[in-house]
Amino acid sequence: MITIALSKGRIFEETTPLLAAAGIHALEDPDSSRKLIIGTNREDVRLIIVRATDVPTYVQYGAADLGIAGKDVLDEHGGEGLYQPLDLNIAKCKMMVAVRNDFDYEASIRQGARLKVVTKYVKVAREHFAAKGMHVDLIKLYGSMELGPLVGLADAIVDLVSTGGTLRANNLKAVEEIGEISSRLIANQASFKLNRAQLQPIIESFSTAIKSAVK
Ligand code: PRT
Ligand code: MG
Repeated sequence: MITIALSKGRIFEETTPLLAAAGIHALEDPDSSRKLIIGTNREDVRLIIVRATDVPTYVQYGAADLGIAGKDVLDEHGGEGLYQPLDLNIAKCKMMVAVRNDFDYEASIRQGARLKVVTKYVKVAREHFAAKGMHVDLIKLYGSMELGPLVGLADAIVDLVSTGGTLRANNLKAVEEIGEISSRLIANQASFKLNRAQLQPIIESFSTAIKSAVK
């Protein structure tokens, strides 16, 4: 049995066409079903539905053979025990630093101010500011980072931006790009070696589907 770990929402939606290209069709929609294990048309393939941040953990420990996770999640996890054979080019966005519209980020850097930064990406943020030689106080949040600068919890946020609509709606502006984000196929290293005959055709179908999607 091949187990593929996925999260609901945008990752599941954008993965569905890739699974279809590999001849894999979920028997239920995880957004409406309460089941955590979802069968497919193939008796040897099942999907497990977990939180986006938990996907690398299930794959690392071999509870899933394959998984799909954002580069943001993988960078924060560290990637131990994982192969990352493919960039799926889906769920794309950017990791950005953002501040209030009325905050002069460049001036505060020039003055050597010690900024307070809220984020759920503490590791990524720490490495980014350290590389710039900036001293910051990082405060870990689990969501709604955009609120931090509005209520005096922080000067800046490190978060994902896709359309920019959330920043605009909250009078924030992006001031620095940390990196481009897309979702990656990940594989358990031991399973990848052991079950190569079953996994390789799935990986190849994904790869072909991605190439034909890129215009
Ligand atoms: O939502 P939940 O707390 O259950 O978990 P999650 O947020 O980890 O999962 P999900 O499904 O929201 O995100 C899964 C993956 O999608 C992330 O790990 C990213 O790799 C990718 N992705 C792509 C995004 C976005 N785009 C995105 N825009 N994840 C989150 N956002 C959020 C962002 O954090 C911000 O709050 O959307 C808001 C900004 O969007 P715009 O369009 O207003 O700029
Ligand atoms: Mg979310």
